[in-house]
Amino acid sequence: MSAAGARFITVEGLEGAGKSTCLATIRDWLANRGIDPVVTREPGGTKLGEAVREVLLDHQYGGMTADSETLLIFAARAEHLAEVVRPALTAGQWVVCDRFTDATYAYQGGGRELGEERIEPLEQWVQGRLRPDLTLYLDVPVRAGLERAAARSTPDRFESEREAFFERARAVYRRRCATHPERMRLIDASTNLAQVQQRIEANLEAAFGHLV
Ligand code: T5A
Repeated sequence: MSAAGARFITVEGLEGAGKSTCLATIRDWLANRGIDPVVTREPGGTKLGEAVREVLLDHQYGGMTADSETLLIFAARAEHLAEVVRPALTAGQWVVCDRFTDATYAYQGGGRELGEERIEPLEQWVQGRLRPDLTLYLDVPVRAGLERAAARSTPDRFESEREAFFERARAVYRRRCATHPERMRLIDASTNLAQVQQRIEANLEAAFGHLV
């Protein structure tokens, strides 16, 4: 349960979609309104979560099953919610999180083809009724995103997946934006950074402008 006024914002997108820029834009938008949010990420955000993240991104665990991968992600999420997200919201602090459960629906449900029916019970178990108040999904064509990510760093275990994996993940993200219009916003992130920033700010204004 969040204290009155505190909001939970998540940022989603395929590799190289521009989440880092989006997080900076959100932080600036909130700072201009006197709000200093907790900015965190998944998998990660806690000591245990960061250790799980290292395992998940490491090529030496390339043969990990989709079930193991999904359960590790939710273990990290349980810790993150208990240690970081829920305490902050309860204390009235805004939380901005780089990826959350929509990523599990997209990457494990879609990419790994587990299907959403395997994710839903875990979401219910770990989160109860907690859902983000706003999710900004940065939509970018798969190849363009992978090219951006490759230009920045060596591919990790996920970034080394085939394009078909990311096409399935993208399809899930796009479908979820259509089925969860109360909180999910699809932002075209294929254009230049200035335009993407403007779209992010417009969405923040529409969602929270009346509050802050
Ligand atoms: N994962 C995560 C799951 O499988 N299931 C889950 O449930 C969760 C939570 C790590 C991995 O974990 C997986 C998905 C991920 O593979 P991550 O580190 O958050 O998660 O994911 P990454 O996608 O690896 O994060 P990135 O940092 O690569 O993506 P970003 O933040 O979207 O990319 P960013 O902002 O660094 O941009 C990449 C490059 O593109 C440029 C930037 O300057 C940068 O160089 N760029 C643009 N260039 C031109 N025009 C634009 N509009 C641009 N936007 C960005």
